Amino acid sequence: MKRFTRWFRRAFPAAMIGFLSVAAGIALAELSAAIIGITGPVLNLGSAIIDATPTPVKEWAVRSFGTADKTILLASVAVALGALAAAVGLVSHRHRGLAVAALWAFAAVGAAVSLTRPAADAWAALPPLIGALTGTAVLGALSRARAAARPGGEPGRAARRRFLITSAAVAAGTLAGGAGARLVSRARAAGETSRAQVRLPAPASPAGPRLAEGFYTPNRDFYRVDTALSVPQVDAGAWRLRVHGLVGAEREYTFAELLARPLIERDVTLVCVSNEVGGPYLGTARWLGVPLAELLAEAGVALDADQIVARSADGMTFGTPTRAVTDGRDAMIALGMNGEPLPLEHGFPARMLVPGLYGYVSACKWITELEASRFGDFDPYWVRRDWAREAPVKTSSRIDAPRALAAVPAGRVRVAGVAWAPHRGVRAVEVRVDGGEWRPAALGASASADTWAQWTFDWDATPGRHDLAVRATDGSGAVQDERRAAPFPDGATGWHSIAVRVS
Ligand SMILES: Nc1nc2c(c(=O)[nH]1)N[C@H]1C(S)=C(S)[C@@H](COP(=O)(O)O)O[C@H]1N2
Ligand SMILES: [Mo]
Repeated sequence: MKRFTRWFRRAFPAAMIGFLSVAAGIALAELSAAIIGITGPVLNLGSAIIDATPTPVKEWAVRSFGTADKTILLASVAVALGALAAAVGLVSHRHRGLAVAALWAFAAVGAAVSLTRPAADAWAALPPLIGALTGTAVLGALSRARAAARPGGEPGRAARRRFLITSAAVAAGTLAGGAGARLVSRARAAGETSRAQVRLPAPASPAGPRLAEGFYTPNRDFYRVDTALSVPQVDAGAWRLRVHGLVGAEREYTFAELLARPLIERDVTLVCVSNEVGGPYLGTARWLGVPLAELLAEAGVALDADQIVARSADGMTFGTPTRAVTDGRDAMIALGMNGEPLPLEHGFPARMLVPGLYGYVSACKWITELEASRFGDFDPYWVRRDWAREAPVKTSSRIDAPRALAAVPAGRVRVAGVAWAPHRGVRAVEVRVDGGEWRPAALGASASADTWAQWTFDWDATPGRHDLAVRATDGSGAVQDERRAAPFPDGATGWHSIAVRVS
């Protein structure tokens, strides 16, 4: 008994050192993962274990534990880690180097399981690295404090106190780190949590029948352009849209109030002013929203308010001509995109959308405010950076197939792409081979003047190198501008052309 007590009095602090080193390392690893916005190494380890578990064992676990199976798995991981950590501490008593090597081996396992998760990128290696550094530092500090408390060190009582105080400080830091990790990851997920609770109603004014699949850009493929370093997390329950400025009566709307109104559903193509000739920054979606003109009418916008300023939860500002949102086009506060609540990256819970205008003067994501203003009184974010004050989308077209510099077999080749001139509509698309005659392409069904049109052109390709060019004519009869211009300050112009090799 006495011998056991003596052993225990030496072993317990040693095990504690190992335990605290690993716990502090894990806490900081989880906290850094939460801050970066990725899954932490502990959950990654759990997922890797689930993936590696043979199906019969998984089925047995689900049968025996039901929905508690994941909790039980994580608890088992925690117990195993705790035991390993204590073992590391016992080793550290005699062989500090070996204990440190074990900590780094844990971190390496953490990095390996994190980096091999399907959604992982290189950032996944950082939390385990931070964890290893933390663990090493804690192990060193506690071991030194402990060494002082051993015979030959400082007088017993003071040294023991120092060891206890250091341990308590590390334990407190670990708990704070763990709690911080929880808080940060919960705050990061606030938008997704809120979005999952939204049920979109049917539109009072539905769009026409859905066009072919390729006509719509799926939400996950929809281009994203914004200045937000991390996606704003807006809770739809707390969100408000304020309408104020040069109005008769200020208004404020909750998300539920907007959802309860008669909604319109429209197919609209959104284009970024930064899109180069042939570029990818545009997409078409089926949007669901509240007509913007109704909200402005309810507030009673003053006659001389020629600019509607929109502000977002992340502080971005936009200026849209009042005319463009009250001339009868389907300008809206969009709440839905392709049958879903807006994805977080595309502005959940609400964004503005004005057919025919580039995004930077109209498409405010995470919108919180509409202010009736005057062009003379306020310059929004991009106008202060010398982009144009008014920016209708320019008529443009793009060749998507074949790809530039592709090798194609001789014979009948289907050339295809899109053309757009939102709110004017696309009247015609023409294709030219090797600088010859412009010949008409066939236009696919287009939902409205506010969307792009898909086009095809059957080409009898002969061997050799060939150039293909495309141009569109808009609903007013104006032909797409041939002059090459960069996007700054009001959108690129020029005809898209590609070279292909026919063999
Ligand atoms: N809050 C906010 N909204 C924004 C932006 C932004 O930077 N911040 N960028 C705008 C620009 S330039 C464009 S082209 C569109 C792009 O919308 P998307 O990312 O949903 O495709 O969003 C607009 N809305
Ligand atoms: Mo843009």
